[in-house]
Amino acid sequence: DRGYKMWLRYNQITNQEVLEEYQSCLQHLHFSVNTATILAAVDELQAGLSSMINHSLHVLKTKDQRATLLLTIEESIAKEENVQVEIEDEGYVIKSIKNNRLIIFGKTDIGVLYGVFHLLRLMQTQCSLKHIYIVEQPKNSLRMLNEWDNMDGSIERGYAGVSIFFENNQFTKDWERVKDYARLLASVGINGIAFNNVNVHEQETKLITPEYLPTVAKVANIFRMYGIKTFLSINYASPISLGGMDTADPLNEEVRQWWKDKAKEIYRFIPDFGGVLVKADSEHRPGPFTYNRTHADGANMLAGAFAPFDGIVLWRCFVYDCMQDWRDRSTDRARAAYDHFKPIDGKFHKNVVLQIKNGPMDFQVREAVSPLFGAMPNTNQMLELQITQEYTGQQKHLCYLVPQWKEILDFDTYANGVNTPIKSIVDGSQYKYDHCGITAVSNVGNDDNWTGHTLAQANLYGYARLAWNPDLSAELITDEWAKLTFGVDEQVVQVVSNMLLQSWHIYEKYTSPLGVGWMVNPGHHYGPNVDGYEYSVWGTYHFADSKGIGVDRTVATGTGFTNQYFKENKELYETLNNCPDELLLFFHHVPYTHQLKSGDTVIQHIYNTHFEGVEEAIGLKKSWLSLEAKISPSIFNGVSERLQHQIEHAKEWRDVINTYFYRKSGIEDEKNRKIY
Ligand code: BDP
Repeated sequence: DRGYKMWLRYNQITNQEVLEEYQSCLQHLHFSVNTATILAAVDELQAGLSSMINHSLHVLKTKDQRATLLLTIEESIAKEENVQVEIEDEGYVIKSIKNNRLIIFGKTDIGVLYGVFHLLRLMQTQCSLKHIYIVEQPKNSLRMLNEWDNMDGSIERGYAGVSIFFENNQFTKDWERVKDYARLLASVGINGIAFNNVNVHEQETKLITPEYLPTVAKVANIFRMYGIKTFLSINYASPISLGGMDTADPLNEEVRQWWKDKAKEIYRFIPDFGGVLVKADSEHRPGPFTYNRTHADGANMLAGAFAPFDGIVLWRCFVYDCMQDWRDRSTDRARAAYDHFKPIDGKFHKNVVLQIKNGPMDFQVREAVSPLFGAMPNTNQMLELQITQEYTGQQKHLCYLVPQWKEILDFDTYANGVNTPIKSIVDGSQYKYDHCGITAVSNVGNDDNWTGHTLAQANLYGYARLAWNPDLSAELITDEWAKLTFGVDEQVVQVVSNMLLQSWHIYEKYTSPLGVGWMVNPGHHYGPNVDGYEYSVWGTYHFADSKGIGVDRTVATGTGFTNQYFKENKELYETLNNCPDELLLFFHHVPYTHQLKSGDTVIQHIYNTHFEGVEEAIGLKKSWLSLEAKISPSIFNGVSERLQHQIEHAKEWRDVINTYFYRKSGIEDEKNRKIY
């Protein structure tokens, strides 16, 4: 057992009482429609049941009283059983009905599929099926994944092997694995995927040509069965690269026609193609700025081409100058997205969605949230998170991100007064958005266990659960995942959950302090390098000198970034007195002797947290070792090795950071610990 099955393990149920309950209630199945999705749901049920309770369901051709499990999309049948039928398209109801029977009703076959996965989850976590009445529907309409896979098989920021979609500039031959991925994603409600990297190179540019579209269609067929729409990342300059034109100017008539024809061609192969994902004018990618056009011009040109087919354009806001002069203190990368996009609120077509990273910089361990959320009431927005652990330990360190994502989703923007959290903006409940939701950069590759670190599977699971319902608590999601992955043994569930829930803070402690970010090795972003990004072109500075550290982003004396927030948050961040400790150096430049709200000085905080972080990393391994007898050896050993590596690497982080600041500041550690 190397972890391939992730959270769909369907382990044999050994608790006799539970087993008998399930066996008696799950006998005969009737389903009233025969779509590919319903058949996939039935296959999943049969496989799950035969492995969990040793028998599969007997399928009844006609509906009669023997049917102990009914799957249906027919309202008349649901009404007969007093099931609520007012639900959204992807919603479902699971209800226990008279004589120890169950009904799963969905508005669509996808709803039924989700209901079946929910039932299987209840069984895997050994919940009783008696007296249940579950009504579920997703809070977000777009619940997507972005794979950063290249056709040569490599994955940008991938830490778990190579691509499951591509190899040697062709598509994979392992279609079973693609299907297993679709099953896993559907089981937690993901409904869209863009499976090539946002950095679209020469080879991937051709994905939208007849050379590859038949195989893209094959991928789409698999995902469609599981309720997942297929999207592609496109090269903005395709009219030049593919069309032989000399411009990609969005206002040029030939360019516009080229995209219209292209959209038509794509939909000939994939009639329900989701749309395109675009990284434009960012990190050397082409875009409308080349032609002195706005991003609204650029996005709308594509939107017009895709609208006749109901396609949407996911337009990324990760736009900034990646060639800035570090000597020029007047520019601030954090300001860029808002400065570019806020002025063009309301200028985008209805089928454009702005895809906004959670923070204004780039997926740091800790950074402020992007002030763009809520600032564009007239433009569709969605949130982009990063599951792959680029800056958070690259799946060698344990860093469970659900608690971080909860903070982001719950963050009050004050856009519509008190209680306008980010989750209420991206789910479309604040402003009448036509399309919105959440997306994230995936963390899977072709490693046996998909994610390298087995415990990193929890990040993918947790992301999807939050995209379905951002109100779920981190504790509930973690408990679910631990049970699905390791079984219901209480000790295991508790130890694993505690490890996960503490891990982000532990990682934060021994890496860059107080929200300042970026103290990583340039390029690959693994391991400590305090000045690695200090004198480069990327806009990523901490400004440490002998007196102090931090980026002054205030209106009073700094870059003015704080002004991009609504009043309450501006006031929170603008003054030293109000600014929360954990973001202090993101917003302010302070002396090392500045006293934090915690009572420690900045320098003492740096020393303390770095020593504590290592101790706590050691604690993580100790906790894990206590489970040796209860975890399958290959998973146990794999995780143990990574935790050991984490400890060694945390020491390196501690020593590099502490030594650097000791040398810069000349201030001794109050506790006289060894600093090199
Ligand atoms: C950064 C990554 C880079 C991505 C970029 C993006 O370092 O590899 O291409 O974001 O999101 O986090 O476009």
